[in-house]
Amino acid sequence: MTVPEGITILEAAHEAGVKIPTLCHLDLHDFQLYNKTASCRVCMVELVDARNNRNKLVPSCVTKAQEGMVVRTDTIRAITARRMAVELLLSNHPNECFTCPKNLECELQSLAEELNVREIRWEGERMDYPKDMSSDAIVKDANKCIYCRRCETACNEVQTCGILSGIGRGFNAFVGPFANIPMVESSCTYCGQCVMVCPTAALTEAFHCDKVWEAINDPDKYVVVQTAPAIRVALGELFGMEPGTIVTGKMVTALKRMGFDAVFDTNFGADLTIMEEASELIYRLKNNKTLPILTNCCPAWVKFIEHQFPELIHVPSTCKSPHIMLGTIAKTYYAEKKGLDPDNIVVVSVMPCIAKKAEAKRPELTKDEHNNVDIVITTRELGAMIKEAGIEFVKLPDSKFDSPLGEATGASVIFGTAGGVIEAALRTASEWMTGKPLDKVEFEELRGMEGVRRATVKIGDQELKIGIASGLGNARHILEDIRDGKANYHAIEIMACPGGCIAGGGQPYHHGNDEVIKKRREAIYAEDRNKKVRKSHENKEILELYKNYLGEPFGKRAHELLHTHFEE
Ligand code: HC0
Ligand code: SF4
Repeated sequence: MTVPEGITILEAAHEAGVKIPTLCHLDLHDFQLYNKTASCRVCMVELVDARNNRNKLVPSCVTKAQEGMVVRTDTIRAITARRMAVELLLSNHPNECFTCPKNLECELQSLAEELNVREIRWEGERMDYPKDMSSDAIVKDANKCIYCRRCETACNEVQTCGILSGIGRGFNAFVGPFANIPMVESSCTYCGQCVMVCPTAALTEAFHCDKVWEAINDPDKYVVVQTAPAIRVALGELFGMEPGTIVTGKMVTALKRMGFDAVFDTNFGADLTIMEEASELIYRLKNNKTLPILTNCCPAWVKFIEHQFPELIHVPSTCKSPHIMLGTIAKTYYAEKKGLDPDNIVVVSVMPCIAKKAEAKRPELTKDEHNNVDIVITTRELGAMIKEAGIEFVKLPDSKFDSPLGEATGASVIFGTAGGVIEAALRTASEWMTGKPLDKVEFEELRGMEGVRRATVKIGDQELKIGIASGLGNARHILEDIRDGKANYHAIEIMACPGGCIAGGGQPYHHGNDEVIKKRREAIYAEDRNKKVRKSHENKEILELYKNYLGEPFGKRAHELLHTHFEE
């Protein structure tokens, strides 16, 4: 076959439709995530050297295809070498698949099955590190690290956080924070991108399913649950459905059957955020206050700015994030309406994100009676709980979110993908600024898969310069430009995960396939188009909330309940 110059044997084989197994290798073009450490030796192939009558085994992921090369991918020698690489990894891997959080999701386990490994012929020395459970968000189990270094690439090259690196030697080598300090003492943002690419369970989210079951089964507690925009386009994957299948109705039914007292939509919180954020943008524009305004609903990004750009901490919007806003409203407005004691309300958030677990525990968000959100679980944890409850998800009928914190517009749905928050804000801000309805609700210029997007949006006779970054490495470029006075944006959206929340660290594992993210993204935009009401300021339940309880958007009561400040 003829292939472009410079590509590897692995890529050439892929083009030819020949599968070579891989483990450490990752090639996620849309995330700019390329892990080419060639450390696992699982992709070995045999190079035919007829002249010397001596074939050679080479790792196909780093060996370039060359003119005249003859490659055999299915010889007994190549297959044996691959199997041996996996057996050696298994020889010092904890033998606890039954109870491992990655059981049936583990790439090492799948490879053992795929390569027909039936015994582990060697017993290696085991690592015996304690689990790092120091943070509310991430658990590190170094004993399960196979040193593929995917996490290190995600953290250092894509996110530019520089937390993870190789520690120790030989059998005791693993990847962790410098000097193996506890995760909580590092500058980890809890973005979870390392978790998303870890092939085993060396890095996972901290699990909180038991806390949720306890709350549901406590007769004194009124347990409300809310689901983030990105859950509805991904949850189905955990039940064998196609990526991008919209399962909003089934998800609500499942939550009701699990026993939650009320099922709310974080999208309601997103619409509420837009009411405040659009008001704040207009206020800053009119009063020539700090510009640009930065959306701050992504907690990993907030941690990033705190650690890496403390001099810019005055720039983000002061709005709480949507799920935190909804938690506050559940414990105030909703509690009053229903005659409930806020102390007995437990708010559970289902998020595609690991950092939201740490966000909910931030001191400024937990210090008073408006302890906003009590427990955060990921999409994966929700999937596990639905299975645990014996609910046959695929067969479920649809249900609707409960009222009054369940109505949501198309604007809030698009929060789930990069560029969506700023588009939602501009739908509202432009109608408020011009006093006229938009001709076109969609802002195509704000959409796209690039890591950094810049656009100028005309509102009346004003031109607003907008910046959008997803992935913290991309965010760094924008922040450096702002800090150095090289950019004059009016508003910026940053999401820590490349692609936005649809690709969050708590979502179903994509296993190195970025098509999955594209399909979730298309589903988000489809869900927006399906909505009759597509602008946050037209959400009737939100308008009622302001009329009966909050007063003016960005007013005194709204400030008390819906805004925050940043400090560690
Ligand atoms: Fe997101 Fe959110 S959109 S951060 O991306 O703003 O996690 O889905 O729930 O809170 O709404 C994540 C997703 C949310 C929040 C919302 C925001
Ligand atoms: Fe790095 Fe994000 Fe993982 Fe923390 S969560 S170690 S910042 S990739």
